[in-house]
Amino acid sequence: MFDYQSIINALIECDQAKVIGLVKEALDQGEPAGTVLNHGLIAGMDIVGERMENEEMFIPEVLMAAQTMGAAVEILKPLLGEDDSAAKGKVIIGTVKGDLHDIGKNLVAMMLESAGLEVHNLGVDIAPEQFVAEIQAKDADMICLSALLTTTMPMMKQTIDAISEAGLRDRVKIMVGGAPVTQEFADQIGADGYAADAGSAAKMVKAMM
Ligand code: B1M
Repeated sequence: MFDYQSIINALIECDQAKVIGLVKEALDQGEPAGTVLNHGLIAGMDIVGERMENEEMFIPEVLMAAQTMGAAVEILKPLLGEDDSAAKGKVIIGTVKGDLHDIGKNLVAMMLESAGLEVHNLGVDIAPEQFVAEIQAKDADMICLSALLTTTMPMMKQTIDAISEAGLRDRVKIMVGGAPVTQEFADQIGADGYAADAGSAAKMVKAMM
């Protein structure tokens, strides 16, 4: 069993070269990419989050940790979500207005691409009207909304409402996700689906298509 604590420690120290070296070492030892992601990188970011909450780490350090994680995910990318049952369909994904978190959303986008879907990743801080315009422009089958802040969760409802007001609700399926989001919340705001992580998001989108 690989010592995942070493990746966690290096991520907290924002030591990119070390994290990348350790991720490669874990893969060389035969560890699955998904395990390296979950037990190393995501576990490390959870501790970064706790330290941020306790004011032991501050925004610039958290950003450096996020960049370090992004660089390490690039190595795992080709190995994650290898899937032979390609799905078809157009998906638009973005982080809702007011929210700048994108690591988890990008992981979801990556898994959807690996599942064979045409993915349009709009980025972060996406206003409801932008989602509406993109559904029309891309003739999308599905919208994926990500939020990491409790304060931006209501923006998911506002986005769904804007889609309904534009007369597009019957044309697209809507999936929501992100750390504070729950199935209960998804039901309350009238989303069609919720997924807790990138792996289950890809499975759910394929099932809904
Ligand atoms: Co932010 N931040 N942050 N932050 N940040 C959290 C979310 C927080 C929990 C930290 C904490 O206090 N413990 C807290 C939110 C508290 C709350 O709302 N209850 C918080 C806060 C408060 C803030 C600021 C307000 C801080 C401030 O300025 N005072 C500020 C807000 C800025 C804004 O958005 N307007 C802020 C800023 C930032 C940074 C910019 C510094 C940076 C983001 C960099 C970036 O994303 N490029 C950052 C980071 C890195 C975090 C933590 C530490 C890590 C987030 C992350 O990337 N996790 C985070 C604490 C934490 O989550 N442990 C925190 C790893 C990622 C793989 O997981 O994103 O959960 P996650 O994605 C998962 C699932 O959620 C799911 O799949 C992913 C992979 O399996 N998923 C979906 C995500 N989207 C999905 C969509 C789906 C389905 C599944 O379907 C559509």
